[in-house]
Amino acid sequence: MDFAKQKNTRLILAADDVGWRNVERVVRETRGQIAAIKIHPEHPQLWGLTHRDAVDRLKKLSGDAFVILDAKLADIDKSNEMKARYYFESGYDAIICHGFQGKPAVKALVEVANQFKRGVFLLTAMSSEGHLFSESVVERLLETADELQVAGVIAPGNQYELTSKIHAKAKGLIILSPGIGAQGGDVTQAILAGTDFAIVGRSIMSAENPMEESKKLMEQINAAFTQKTELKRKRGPQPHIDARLIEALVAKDALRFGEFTLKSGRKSTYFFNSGNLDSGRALYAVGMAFADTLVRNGLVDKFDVVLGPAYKGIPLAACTVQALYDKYGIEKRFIFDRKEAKLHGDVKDKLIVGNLKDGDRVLLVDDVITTGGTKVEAIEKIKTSGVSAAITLVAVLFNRQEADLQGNDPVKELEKLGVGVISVMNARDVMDYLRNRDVKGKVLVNDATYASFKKHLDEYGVKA
Ligand code: O7M
Repeated sequence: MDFAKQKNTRLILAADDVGWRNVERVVRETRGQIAAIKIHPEHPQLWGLTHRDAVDRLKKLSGDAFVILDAKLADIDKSNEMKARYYFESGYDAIICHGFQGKPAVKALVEVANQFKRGVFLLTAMSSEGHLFSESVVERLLETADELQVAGVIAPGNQYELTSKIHAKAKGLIILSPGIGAQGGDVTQAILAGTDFAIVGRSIMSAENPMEESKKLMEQINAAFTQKTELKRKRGPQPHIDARLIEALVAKDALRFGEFTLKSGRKSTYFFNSGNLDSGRALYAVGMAFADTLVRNGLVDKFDVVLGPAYKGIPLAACTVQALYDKYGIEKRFIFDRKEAKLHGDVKDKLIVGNLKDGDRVLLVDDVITTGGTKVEAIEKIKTSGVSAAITLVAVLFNRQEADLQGNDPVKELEKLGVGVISVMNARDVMDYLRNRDVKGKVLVNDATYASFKKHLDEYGVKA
């Protein structure tokens, strides 16, 4: 479902006219400017055409633009499935649907779309005044969109704050936005808020010169993207914040402030305790965050098996391989080690549970990195396991960004050993993000606790 690649434009025409003559004229005139055409299920009949005819004609007139059916399907799974099948058989490239009726109903649509290699766009909020898409509903719809990997979501192009929140949580899903022009939305502001494609109806359909109007819109869209790139460049690289994981972390008090002694013997003003992430929901967030981090950084081809070091790494590695399979269809093996060697079996069986094979490149998944000492122990353990395998990559949930006991950066030290390190969260990013932020009614990091974190980092942090 990549119409951006197909055409060098980010404009979708809502061909909202009951008369075919005008539609035919406008599509012909704007064909160079539009990536897709969106119509309603009633349009073909109003135009005296079948669905198939309408799709064929629109494609021909537009030079093969995508044709999206704005069916706003909102039925139960069985009925959604029947409708989707009927529409995809008619040739539509994608269908728009609601999600408030529940995940299984959307899943049914996505499954049919996958069979046809077509797309589903999920409405996460609407451009109409007085809509009932509250923030919590929007969040749940985004969870559905993310989990089912829909082709994209619809968010209003006339409510920038809401769309910018949707953009922040949409995890790379493309955003199509109506509500521009006739409904008061400004295309530049919509793009800056996170819209990827502008859906425009009346402004083009009723324009005296649709070609001029669509060209003007396209120029505005391009200028807004240039402005966005420039802003991004000025701001520098932004930390990646996984909202679902942060919510789990706050809900479960996985980050605590006080006086602690770490495994390395070092005193700390705060403690990250992955053991508190103890519910299905929290582990789901953790697994998905590891999987997303590995995929986003292009690392999934760099390892064969995932090792969870005993004890805390074991569930993390298990949920990582599960999430990799569930979300991305990537199947990896999973192993873990024993703290107390078994008395029987060969060297490997005494130390490792699972299938560690000769030649395996091992990804070590663990909760925290402080000095890197535990990671070096694991590297040794695999080296002496009797199997010619090696840890080549380490993924940690939380990087404390501290120097090791010799004052060196443990990440760099591991890299010297040929082991790459990736972290899902960095302490600084998390603390900056959480400082005085209300996450579902709870502020975990206030000015005082933030100051205690800073003090700790001033003493032990890796110097930039
Ligand atoms: O540009 P307009 O206002 O003339 O047309 C906007 C089109 O987008 C029109 O076809 C609406 O039915 C549709 N739309 C919205 O206006 N607001 C929404 O929140 C959602 C849609 C929609 O689903 O389009 C994807």
